[in-house]
Amino acid sequence: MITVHHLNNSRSQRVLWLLEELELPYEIKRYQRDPRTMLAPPELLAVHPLGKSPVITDNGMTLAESGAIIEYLVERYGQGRLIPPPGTPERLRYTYWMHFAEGSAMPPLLLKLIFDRIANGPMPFFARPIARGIAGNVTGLIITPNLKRQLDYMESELAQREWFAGDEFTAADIQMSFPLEAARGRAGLDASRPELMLFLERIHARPAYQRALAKGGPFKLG
Ligand SMILES: N[C@@H](CCC(=O)N[C@@H](CS)C(=O)NCC(=O)O)C(=O)O
Repeated sequence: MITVHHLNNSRSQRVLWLLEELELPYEIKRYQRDPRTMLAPPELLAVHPLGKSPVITDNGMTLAESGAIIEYLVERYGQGRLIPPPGTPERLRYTYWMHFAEGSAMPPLLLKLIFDRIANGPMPFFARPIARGIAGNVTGLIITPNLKRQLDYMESELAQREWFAGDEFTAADIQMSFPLEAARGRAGLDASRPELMLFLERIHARPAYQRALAKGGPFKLG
């Protein structure tokens, strides 16, 4: 039996969604973020040395890293579903976006989260102008230009085809959903990029997405 170690409001939502798309049986073990730090509870360290989510266990095997989990589940249980045939341009794009999501899209989004917290978090009044100045410089010089370039790029890709790999929905779209939800929550993704907004609308309408949401609990990235 597949067990998903699910942290509330996190990347493990993608794994629940994939399992629902594949209509596989699974169980959920739930963990709650610390409401102040937003970090995972120490119990997750007992499952995997990094103590992050998602992690799955399956037949005595433990696997972390959402991209690796998604690839494993699709290859082991997918029976050819949600992955384009090998040797096709679609398969190459599938691999590309599967890696792009965590390797390229998430780093500037994480930096944005951190530097926004530095600028707006609690601190002695005399430190605030300094913290805001540093955060503003890093955001303006590095983070915002990178986010804009990436969002423009993703927008132009989805203007050419309905899904990230091609005309068919694949697991790469599941993997790409998290950075796009995060971009909408914290990086200004809005109606000025209609293709990306339509992508979010399309995934939200999928019955498997909705079933995963009902099982995983509220999901909103800021
Ligand atoms: N690249 C990893 C990132 C894992 C990760 O950072 N997970 C977050 C949840 S979205 C987490 O566990 N955060 C809590 C913490 O760092 O304590 C993946 O895709 O699985």
